[in-house]
Amino acid sequence: MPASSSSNHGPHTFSEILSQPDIWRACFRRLNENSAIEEMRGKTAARKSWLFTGCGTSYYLAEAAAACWTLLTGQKARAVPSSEILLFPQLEHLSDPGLQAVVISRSGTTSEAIRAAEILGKKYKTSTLGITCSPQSELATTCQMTIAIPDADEKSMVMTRSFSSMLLTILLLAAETAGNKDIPVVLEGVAGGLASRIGTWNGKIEEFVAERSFEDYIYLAQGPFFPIAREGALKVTEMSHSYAQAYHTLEFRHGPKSIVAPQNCIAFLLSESGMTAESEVLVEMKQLGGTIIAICNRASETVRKASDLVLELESSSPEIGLLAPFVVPTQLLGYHTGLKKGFNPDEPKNLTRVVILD
Ligand code: F1P
Repeated sequence: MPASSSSNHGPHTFSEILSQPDIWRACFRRLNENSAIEEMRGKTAARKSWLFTGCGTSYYLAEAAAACWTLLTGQKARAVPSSEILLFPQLEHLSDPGLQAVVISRSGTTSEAIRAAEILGKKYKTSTLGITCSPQSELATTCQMTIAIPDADEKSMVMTRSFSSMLLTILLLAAETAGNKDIPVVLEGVAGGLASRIGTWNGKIEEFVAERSFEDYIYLAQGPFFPIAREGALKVTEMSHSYAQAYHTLEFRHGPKSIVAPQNCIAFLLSESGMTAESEVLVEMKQLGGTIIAICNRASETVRKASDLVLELESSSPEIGLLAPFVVPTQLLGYHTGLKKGFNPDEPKNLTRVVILD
């Protein structure tokens, strides 16, 4: 991997983004060696509906996990920010029999996540599963069960490989629950596909950022890709102190498109299921004068002509395997934008690695 000219700033964040294919493989190996997925499948086999929760990046991870869970298992699954379990538990049907709660936290110490796990387990007698990069954390001692993937932890404040690796871990558990034996092989292939493209993607994004300056960043996606769009918006905000927002792609027509202009970057995370409808929005926004990034598996000629930057994975994976690699370009966009604006992505402005409440 050629060291980018930017790798001497924010070194942790940059290397952690680029390490994702290898870290995914390391996590797969460790989970396979300790049979963590098979064991967890056995412990949760009786659960009939799933509630995923976390904060910040881990909340968007929870949203993506809930979508993947339903797609793979057919079971009901939903995601809420941990704060909602603290403040509005009556909205979340926490007494549902057969409910399995999954509390996601890289650090395992975020106060809202810990308190949510305590409320779920003690007050609502719900089964709690912790997903974390910190095996010795308070989350691990608070939840009844835990899957830890320490290989994916970061030195950087910003969550990048921890997000994608914990998502892939939950995908493996969903596949095991569904009796789907193909997904583990698919995800190994996705890691290989990303490894062969991540250097090219990094160069294209670095050049794209160097040639332009934006006032606002819009991320558009549908279905299980929408939480990835939300995470992408958070990355560019955290790493470059930029305004950013995410919408469902077709929702963007219903008012928000009024902000389309050359100085606003619009990143489309294109699904395969909704490609035709989503591509029509992309073409319309180009016609309105927007600057367009297309993140997709394979770009049609229409998408290629209407986009200012096209990033293709060209994978044979089913659509659900594309979520984790699709977050990588959004991480690189945030990183290079942060460098260009003079920030250090390893230590974002105003932020701390963990939010601990009194
Ligand atoms: C959750 C989180 C991160 C955010 C920042 C503050 O951390 O909100 O998503 O980027 O680091 O903490 P965690 O509960 O996953 O450790």
